[in-house]
Amino acid sequence: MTTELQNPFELKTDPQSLAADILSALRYRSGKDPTVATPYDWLAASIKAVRDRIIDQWIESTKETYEQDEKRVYYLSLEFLIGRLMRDAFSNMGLMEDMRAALATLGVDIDLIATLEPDAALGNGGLGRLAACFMESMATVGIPAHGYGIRYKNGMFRQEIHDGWQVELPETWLEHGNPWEFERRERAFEIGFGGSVESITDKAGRLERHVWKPQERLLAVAYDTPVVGWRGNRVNTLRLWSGHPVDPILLDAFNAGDHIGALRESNKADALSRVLYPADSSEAGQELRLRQEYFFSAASLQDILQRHISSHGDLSSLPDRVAIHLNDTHPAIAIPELMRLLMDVHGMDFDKAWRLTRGTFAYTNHTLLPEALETWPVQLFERLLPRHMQIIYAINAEFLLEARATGNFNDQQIRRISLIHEEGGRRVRMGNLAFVGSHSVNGVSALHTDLMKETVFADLHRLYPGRINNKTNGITPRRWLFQSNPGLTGLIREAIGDRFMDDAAALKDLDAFADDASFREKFAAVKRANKERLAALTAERLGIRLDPSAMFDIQIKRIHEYKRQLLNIIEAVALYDQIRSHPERDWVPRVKFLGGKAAPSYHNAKLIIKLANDVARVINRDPAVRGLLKVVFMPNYNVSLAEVMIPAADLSEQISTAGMEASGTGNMKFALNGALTIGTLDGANVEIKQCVGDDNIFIFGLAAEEVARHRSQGYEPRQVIERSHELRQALAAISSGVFSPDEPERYRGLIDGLYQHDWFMVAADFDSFAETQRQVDALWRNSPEWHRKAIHNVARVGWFSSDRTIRQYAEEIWGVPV
Ligand code: 26V
Repeated sequence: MTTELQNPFELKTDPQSLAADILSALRYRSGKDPTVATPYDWLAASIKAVRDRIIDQWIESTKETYEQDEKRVYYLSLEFLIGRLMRDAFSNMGLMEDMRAALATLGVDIDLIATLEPDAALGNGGLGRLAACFMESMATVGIPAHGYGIRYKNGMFRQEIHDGWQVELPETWLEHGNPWEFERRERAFEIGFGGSVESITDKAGRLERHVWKPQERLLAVAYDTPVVGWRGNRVNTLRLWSGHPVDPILLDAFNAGDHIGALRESNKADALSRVLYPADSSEAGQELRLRQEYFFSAASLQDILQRHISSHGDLSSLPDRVAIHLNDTHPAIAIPELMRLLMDVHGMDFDKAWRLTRGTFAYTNHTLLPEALETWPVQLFERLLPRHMQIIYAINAEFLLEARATGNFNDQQIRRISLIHEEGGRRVRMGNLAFVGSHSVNGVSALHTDLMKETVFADLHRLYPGRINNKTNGITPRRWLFQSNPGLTGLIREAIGDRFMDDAAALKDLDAFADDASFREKFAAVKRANKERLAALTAERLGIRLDPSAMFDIQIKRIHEYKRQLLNIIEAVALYDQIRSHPERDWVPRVKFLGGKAAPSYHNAKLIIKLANDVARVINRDPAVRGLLKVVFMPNYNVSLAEVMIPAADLSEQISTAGMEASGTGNMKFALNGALTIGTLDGANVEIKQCVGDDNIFIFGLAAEEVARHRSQGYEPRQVIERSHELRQALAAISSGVFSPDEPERYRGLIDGLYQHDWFMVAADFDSFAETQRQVDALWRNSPEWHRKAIHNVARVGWFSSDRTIRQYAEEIWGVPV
């Protein structure tokens, strides 16, 4: 009987039914009447009304995977920077307009309640946002996937600017509850730390197996969030773990009258999911961070194995039915953990366990910065995870033997590939562990992948040629075009129809419209409206009034020396100087926006924020500038702010020191929204240039191999600075306190660093950057030509859809049909 398969609850999606369900949710789930409902109540009720419809699809997707016995993908990531979910879910379910109408009949403005939804900031930057785009794309292209991470009570800190300085405040995104999540108390797993390892022997005294007896125990409890794919095709699960005390311990302690002891246990468990580490390089080596990594990896593996055993009975088929992806090395501890479970719990021998483990795991590397490559002190590892340390030694012995047997590795090379770094305090190298424990290791752009082969993983690449592969990053066009830029989306639909909405490559059809003057005018009008929206926000938040006809030049990303916000600011200072010295010239009005958070412990990054604010204050107030240049530092850059800023950009700043930005994904978002890029040949900029064409992008500065040559053959920044009048003047002004009269010495050290070593090649690239900026100005004066190029950008970056990236992962790494 076919009726059995149908959902007996089938919910209607017309505005009247939705309105009725919103009222019902308000009344029966929040206990509120419309007369007393707050905007937050309306938000929660709206989400719940749509959520019910998502649940039907969710159950459907899960059933199908189970019945058809599809291979499942598990994406392990310590970060998921998902942002707001309401617009995403409503729009992917195709319910945006019906919900707008339904709420309107109830006297509620959907755009108003949308801004109340907190931004789920469970990530630092690019790596976390990529994980969020991937989750949405996996649901869109129909891959049965689970994301696994931590449900941080405090995500990324909120940034305020006080007197120009960054101040960090805790972000309490769960304050009003989270209508998207489902707590799964029954899905709880025990996680251990510390203790000792016992060897069990048989009667003859032969070693049978090892048993880890942890000293501390706690529970990981699952919280599930549905992830809806485009057109509601499939709904996957993002499962985030929260730390809880193991109840019996707590009860024992309470019963014994040890209330303080019980509280301590509870706090310890709580601490594991309390905060996201707000740094994306350095600061490693902290015990709590390693605990977080093991906590979520171990919980996820128990969950995965339990599901696999319940459908297949036996673990021998693991690599055929399961793909586990490691988003950077943060979950790399899952490799020895799976080995431990297979050997110590399921009784396999080392060789079989190792074969299954390698067949199951794949690893993505997201950075080559030496300070961001994770290593952990062996001592800490031994204390926290004694059995894992033994297993790592065993893996190391095995694979170093393999390397020696090839005859291609001398002692020095063996030391380099070893999982244990031996000099100056022994440490476990998580990158090498992830590499040897995976069947695939990928980079995130073509250049980054080449550099991986030539630098950090050169020796391992020689031992396992073919293991390293490239998967250039992507972004989801649903969030980064359809939702954030409805004006442009509507215009594109008018021009080329809707095909691009299911296949971003079809944006190509827009190319033909670049030469159409009337289309260009409409395109310019959309950009103008987006700029007005950003100008209004700037006025509201900062009290700065902007002219929307000025060029909006935007650099938004984490503050890092290698991303070179400093280069951008110095160029602004030089331009300021030029405008003052040559008032007669025809200057192009520009607004330079900067935004981004600095790691709380990163001194120079915080100083750069202060400099941006100091420079902004002086320039914006100087009447001699006549409004031709404005500098704006936008506080608290996050996903929601990006959604407003990116559609309003004319110029996208992607100016990292070549060889240092693994990929970048902001670069793709800007191009998709019709901004022109000024950038170095770094990360995915190289491929963006190939797609949009050399004439439609501004490239400047040293290439990666030139940077490497400068560094190895000696580079004298002082000489470079002496030769550049503009640069020298700008540096002198900053260094002597022109922008910091209250503390003239504030930037002395920062600028001295440029004279002394200039590791990030700011001086080396300055002239080229400044010159290219004047070419940008020249193009801006020719508005039709500017817009022609901008349209080519939109038309030609469809390839950077994360759907394309995910299909490549599925086919080439996971072995999952798409
Ligand atoms: C490293 C560490 C080190 C210890 C403390 C906490 C922490 C947190 C995160 C990280 C990894 C940072 C790596 C990262 O975010 N890479 C970025 O990945 C993007 C997605 O692939 C890519 O577009 C950016 O270029 C790359 O910087």
